Amino acid sequence: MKKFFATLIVLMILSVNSVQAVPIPLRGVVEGFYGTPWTVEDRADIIDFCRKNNLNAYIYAPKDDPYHRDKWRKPYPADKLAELMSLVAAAQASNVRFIFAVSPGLDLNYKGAKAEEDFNAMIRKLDAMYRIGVRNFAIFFDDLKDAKGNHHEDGKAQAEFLNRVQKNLRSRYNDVAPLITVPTEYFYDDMVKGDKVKPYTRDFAENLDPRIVVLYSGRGVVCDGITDSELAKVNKIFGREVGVWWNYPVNDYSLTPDGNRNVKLALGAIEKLPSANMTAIFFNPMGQVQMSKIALATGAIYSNNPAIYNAEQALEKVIDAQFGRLAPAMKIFAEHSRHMENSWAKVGSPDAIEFSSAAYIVLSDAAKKIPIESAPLEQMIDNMEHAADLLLNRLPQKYLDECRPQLEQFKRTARADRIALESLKAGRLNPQLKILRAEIAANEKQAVISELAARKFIDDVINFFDKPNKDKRKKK
Ligand code: LTM
Repeated sequence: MKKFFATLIVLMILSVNSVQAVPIPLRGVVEGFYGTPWTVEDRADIIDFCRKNNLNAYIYAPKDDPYHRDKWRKPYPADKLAELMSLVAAAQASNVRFIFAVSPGLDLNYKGAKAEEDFNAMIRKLDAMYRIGVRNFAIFFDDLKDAKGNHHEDGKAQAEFLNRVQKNLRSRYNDVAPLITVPTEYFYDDMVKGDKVKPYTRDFAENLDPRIVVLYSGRGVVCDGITDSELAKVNKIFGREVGVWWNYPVNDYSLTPDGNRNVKLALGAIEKLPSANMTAIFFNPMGQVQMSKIALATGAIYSNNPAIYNAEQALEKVIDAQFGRLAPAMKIFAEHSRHMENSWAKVGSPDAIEFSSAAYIVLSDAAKKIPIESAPLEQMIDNMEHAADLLLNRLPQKYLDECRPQLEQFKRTARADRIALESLKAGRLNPQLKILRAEIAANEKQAVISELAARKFIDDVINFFDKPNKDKRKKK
């Protein structure tokens, strides 16, 4: 009898879950980042990844493909077209929609004879793609602001352009899906002023064919989640169920002052997205295609069943599946490289919170001059060093090509953390620590990791010893 009830309960739980499993209809990857676009092999790999992870769409929108944006009017040369054709065929075979996007906003004309020429140029561009098998199209108007952060776009003119393109395609082809777009004001805080919708967004929304799918990126360009009610507000503005262009794990925005990419890798889970359903979601990845797959696979779990998604569980699961016996080491590395933040971007849970609390404890003990509770932190530092060594020695080359600088930086950081902890225990700063810190700083142009956790501990310890000296100097 007991067994019967246990089975019944399991069946009830399973049936509740399966009732709730409502995948987001259109879910996938948007290759929409700045920087060196993926290669044709990377794209074929990601299309296969989509198939395996039940993602059903891939948007081709690499910002730095000149034929996508800067020179959008120009047709693809034969070799590039052949590459695209092979991808379209691969996507078809994988049941993944290949969505071809153009970003014409930098110089699109909306009035007069030039507008007519541009409309025809767009149709020629999309027709060429139709001939190689594309049936899904997108036209994006994001990132059209000038240096002062202003844009001069006309929402009505853009909407009418999109409507006209859609009408033209649909009048000639009966197998083309509704267009997808991203407006120029594509994040909520940019769509409204106080409690009023700004004129551009109002005109765009009022005039856009209701069948056209609108994607937006949340409250900000790169932001810390979207709530159900935030999504509902944007649905209301656009008079339709909007979709999401989600900027994680993309890392193209983290630049050092000298313009070098500081390439922090975003190795956390997709998180804090609506539990209610939406019409579409696309995850914008990093240039590092293999390392992007951690977050993308969690995004696949999310978008196949948003209502019961658990980010930490998903992360465990995907790292186990992708890294096998190296998974424990990869989890330690990834734990220190999940949060992305700069002056306008913030996403991903904090890096290594357990490390930060253990570090806080040893620093407080040292400040109170009581015996230092160092064992937990020591253990973590050991694990970090072992993980870095193991991954540097055993990761397949395709991963190392993408994360070697970060792994080496992780190893340097762990070594410095050890010396920092030993200094606290000894009650005096080991001069080696400053040398290591300089080495880490010199490498930060290529790799940043755990800047608010393991990396910060180094500075905190140096300050702990240096500050009193500075104070003494002031008193003299
Ligand atoms: O997010 C959107 C819609 N557009 C661009 C992306 O191309 C870029 O990758 C991300 C991250 O920098 N930010 C954008 O504004």
